Amino acid sequence: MINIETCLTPEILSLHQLEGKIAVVTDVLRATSCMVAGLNAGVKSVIPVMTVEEALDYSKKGYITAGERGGVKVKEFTIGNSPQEHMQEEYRGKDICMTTTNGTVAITEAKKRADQIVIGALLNVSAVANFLKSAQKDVVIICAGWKGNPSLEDTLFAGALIDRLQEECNLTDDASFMALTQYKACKDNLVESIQFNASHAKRLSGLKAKSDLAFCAQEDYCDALPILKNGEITI
Ligand code: 3SL
Repeated sequence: MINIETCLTPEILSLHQLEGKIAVVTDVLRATSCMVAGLNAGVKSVIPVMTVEEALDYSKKGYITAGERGGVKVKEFTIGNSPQEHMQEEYRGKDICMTTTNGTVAITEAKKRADQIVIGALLNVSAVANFLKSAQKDVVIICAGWKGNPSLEDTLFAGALIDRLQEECNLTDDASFMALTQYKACKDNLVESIQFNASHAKRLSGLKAKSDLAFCAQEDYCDALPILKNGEITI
C-alpha cells in the first residue's frame, strides 16, 4: 500500500516529511500545466528557477525564457505562462527556463528534500497515477496554491490523483480526504467548478487568459510524465 499525504500550500511544507518519498508537485493554473503541455508538444527540457534574474542568466546560454509575475508575462521573457504558448511549434526541441509566482517556488522547495519530483496537472493525472502505482513508494502531493493560500484547482488535482489510486493507498492526513471529497463532489463539472469558483480563475479571466482555464481543467489530455532530474524537467 502507498501512503499518501497532501500539502495544500507550500507554506506548511516544513510540516511534511519528504525524505524517502516521491513528491508530486502541481500548479494547475498554470505553471505545471504549461510544463506538461509544452513537454508533451516537444519542448526538450524545462529548468524551474526562483527569480527573473536567474532566468535571464539562462537566456544568455541560449534558453527560452518563460513565466510570469502577477499572471503577466515578464517583459524581458520570450513567452509567458499560457500552455498555448509553450505548445507552439517553434519551441519543439528547445530548452526553456521558467519562473512563476507559485509553481516554480513549490518545485524548488520540494527538490531540497524529496527523493523524486514528478510534475502533475489535471492534463496528465492518470499518467502520474500509473507511475505511482508502479513505483510503490510513499507520496506527498504538493499543491502550489496562490501566495501561501490553498487553491481549489490544485486541491482538485490532489483529489483526482487520489481517486485513481484509491484501491492501493492509505490516506494519512485529513487534507487528502478533503481533496478526495471535493473532487468527487465536482468531478462531473470540473471545468465549471474551476471556472466559477476558483479565485485564480477569476484573476486569470481579468487578465484575458480565460481560454487557459478550460484547457488546464481537462483531465488526461496526454500521458506525458515530466520528472525533475539534476535540476531539469524532461519526459
Ligand atoms: O503562480 C504560478 O506559478 C502561476 O502559474 C500563476 S499564473 O497562472 O501564471 O498567474
